[in-house]
Amino acid sequence: MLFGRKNKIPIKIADKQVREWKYTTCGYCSTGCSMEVGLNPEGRPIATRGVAGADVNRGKLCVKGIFEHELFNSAGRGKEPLYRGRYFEDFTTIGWDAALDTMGTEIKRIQHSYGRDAFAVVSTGQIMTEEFYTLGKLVRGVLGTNNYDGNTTLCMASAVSGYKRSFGSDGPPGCYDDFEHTECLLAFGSNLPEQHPIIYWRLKEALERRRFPVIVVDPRVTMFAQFADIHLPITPGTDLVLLNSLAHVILDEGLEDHTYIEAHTNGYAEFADLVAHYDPVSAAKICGIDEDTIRHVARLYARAGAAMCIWTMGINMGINQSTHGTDGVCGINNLSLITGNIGRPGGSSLSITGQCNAMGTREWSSCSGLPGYRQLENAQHRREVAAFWGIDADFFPAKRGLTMTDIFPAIETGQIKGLWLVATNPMTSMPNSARIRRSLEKLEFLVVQDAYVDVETTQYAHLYLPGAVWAEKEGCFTNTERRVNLIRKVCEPHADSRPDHWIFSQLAQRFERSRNMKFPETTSAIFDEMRELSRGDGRILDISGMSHKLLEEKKGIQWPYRAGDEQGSPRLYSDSKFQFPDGKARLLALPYIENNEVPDADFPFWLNSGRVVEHFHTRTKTGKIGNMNKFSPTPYMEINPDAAMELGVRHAAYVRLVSRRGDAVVMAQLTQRVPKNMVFIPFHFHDCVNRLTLGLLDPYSRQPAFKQNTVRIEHIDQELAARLNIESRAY
Ligand SMILES: Nc1nc2c(c(=O)[nH]1)N[C@H]1C(S)=C(S)[C@@H](COP(=O)(O)OP(=O)(O)OC[C@H]3O[C@@H](n4cnc5c(=O)[nH]c(N)nc54)[C@H](O)[C@@H]3O)O[C@H]1N2
Ligand SMILES: Nc1nc2c(c(=O)[nH]1)N[C@H]1C(S)=C(S)[C@@H](COP(=O)(O)OP(=O)(O)OC[C@H]3O[C@@H](n4cnc5c(=O)[nH]c(N)nc54)[C@H](O)[C@@H]3O)O[C@H]1N2
Ligand code: SF4
Ligand SMILES: [Mo]
Repeated sequence: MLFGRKNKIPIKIADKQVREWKYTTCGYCSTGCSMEVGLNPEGRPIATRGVAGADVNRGKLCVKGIFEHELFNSAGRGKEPLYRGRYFEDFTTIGWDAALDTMGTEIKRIQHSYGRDAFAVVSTGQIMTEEFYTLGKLVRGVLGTNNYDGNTTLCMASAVSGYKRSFGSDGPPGCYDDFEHTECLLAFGSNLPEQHPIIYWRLKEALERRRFPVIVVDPRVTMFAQFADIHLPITPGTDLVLLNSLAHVILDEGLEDHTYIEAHTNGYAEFADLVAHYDPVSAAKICGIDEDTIRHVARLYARAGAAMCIWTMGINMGINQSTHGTDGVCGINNLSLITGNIGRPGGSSLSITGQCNAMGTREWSSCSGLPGYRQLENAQHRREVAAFWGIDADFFPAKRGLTMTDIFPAIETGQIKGLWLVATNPMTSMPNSARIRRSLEKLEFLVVQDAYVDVETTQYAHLYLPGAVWAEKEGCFTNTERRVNLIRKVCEPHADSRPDHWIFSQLAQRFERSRNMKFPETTSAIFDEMRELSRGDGRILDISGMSHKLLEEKKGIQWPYRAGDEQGSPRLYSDSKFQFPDGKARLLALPYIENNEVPDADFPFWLNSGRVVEHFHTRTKTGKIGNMNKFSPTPYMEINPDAAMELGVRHAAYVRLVSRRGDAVVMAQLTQRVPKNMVFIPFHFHDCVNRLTLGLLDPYSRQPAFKQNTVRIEHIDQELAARLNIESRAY
């Protein structure tokens, strides 16, 4: 027999008979990969492939993207609106007109009886930007409730607050191309290879061309940590101590960029006074990283010609999602500022965003303000938007209302009576599920608008509205590097589901107040309206040169992109002009306050949570795609083998975890990935980790601490547990 490459019989790939490929953008994570969906002769989506000429992914896709065409007709999709008078009765089908009439009547009843703010709206990071803009117009301009927020409060709120506190505006300053120029990469609480595989691939490509140190800060030995040059296994929730200590070493050894600090920042004296207290010897005792390593990393970072920091939920949860979230983000920004690493090729402070359109909601949804990064607190901004929409500026509140995490407690206290959830599943994704369940049960009227009818939250709904998903409609997503990408419609909405923007504008028509307002029918017309509203002197979020057509042609454009511009802007603040009135950035003195739940005799394990590559969030999508779900169909936890041995827990045995909030049953996976005093649970499963989490809130962003909680481990009858688990993974 002949061996070797030359004599190999080529593998035959079955011809799928794709008749046509349609351009679109991936609807899972914030990387923003351009893709094409292949349709068979009957027009059914049967394949997905990456677009070679796209700047972001250059033909590549990760495992979720490759099977994305399978989600259009997957199990559990909503087919038609459903209604019931009380949440424990059976649903009956109701046509769209009647559904929207009922919704309009109920909103009016609640607002009339209890005040405008008694009806709350919580949206998402996963619908199109044009849909966000339309929802904002409806909520701020027509319904007039100030209790309006998005699930991005669970995710990116600390990044937003941190950017605003340091630079005067939201907006990630860097881009993926920075990997090609940087001389040192510091990654905080981010597991790129699993959560943003294509951004990771861009990093690997850059590293193959040119070596530079990669340092990963994460309490787990993640896949990213395994590939790093240096792994700092930090004590959960103490990133701020490490950051202050790195700054301490930089100032102590004179490695800062003094010219940059003088010319472009305020607050240096207070900042320097504060970090003086964070010498590596004292810091090491709190953050668990030894003093020599702190000094070594500080020198590597500060001596690099250009250095960048990236972070996601671990800094976004060790930082964003810890109660120190916002301070952590500002701590990273401080490091970048004292070394002049902002707005330079390879010198950046880049928050890696989460959901496909987490950026779109920040920019255009009016959740925390008004469209285009305008603020409710600014009278001029209120006047501009009111004039543009044709309403009275006094209708806008002068201050933002409750965030998602404060809306649920306000339901408990009876302040809020009605709730509309758009593309978010809080029964699985919010901390302390028992408390969320009790809140939902108290509502007089709950509307769940979701692409899937089987989301757990629907169990408490009075009205269910089926939304069209992803490429069943047309519009834009903005990715992590501010790139606006186009999603072309590749197939019709499933059954009688409707695009979210259609639902918003149809509901608007049920209200007298919308009479003089325009709600365009197509998303390209909505985009043109947003473009006009973005035009302005010195506005960073300027998209006045963009159109849907151009976005497809260029396969995405990074804002700002002003009318007449030749190309988008890879970086912000390259001119070192920040968005505060004096144009300077702020160095912030950030004392560390120890307020997380920490292990003790009753609850001796850290409970850490996060994601795995094959699943997305609450598994509404990936739980039903065979090639995704097969990799982890069962709720499980990672536990260190030494800890498991002491407790007598075998690999693949079921155990019961108990926290101060509740309990959960999971299967044990023995792995050295976690230290001996920690367990890690992917949060994708219903009735699992969020039954246990506490969710202390960041004082600025109101983002919950999902990753720093404590539990104990108990034995459980194996047969009973197996039955429980089979039930909990019903799909
Ligand atoms: N496959 C997949 N990809 C996704 C998603 C998904 O559901 N599935 N979701 C998307 C979304 S919305 C988001 S927000 C991103 C999240 O992306 P990531 O933040 O990269 O993912 P996580 O697994 O949530 O958390 C990352 C790491 O934070 C670490 N961590 C925990 N506590 C601390 C701490 O105190 N300090 C530090 N430094 N690290 C800590 C955890 O150990 C974990 O390894 O992923 C996006 N991409
Ligand atoms: N313990 C723990 N909890 C966490 C986290 C963690 O790391 N640990 N991470 C947090 C983070 S970062 C995030 S972002 C949240 C995510 O929390 P959620 O937003 O609640 O999670 P998803 O499952 O993405 O919910 C989105 C819903 O929108 C639906 N949907 C998708 N596209 C469309 C559409 O176009 N239209 C409509 N109408 N519906 C659509 C989906 O079916 C799904 O039900 O979870 C948070 N919860
Ligand atoms: S990396 Fe993110 S955007 Fe790209 S294919 Fe994977 S899930 Fe989609
Ligand atoms: Mo997120």
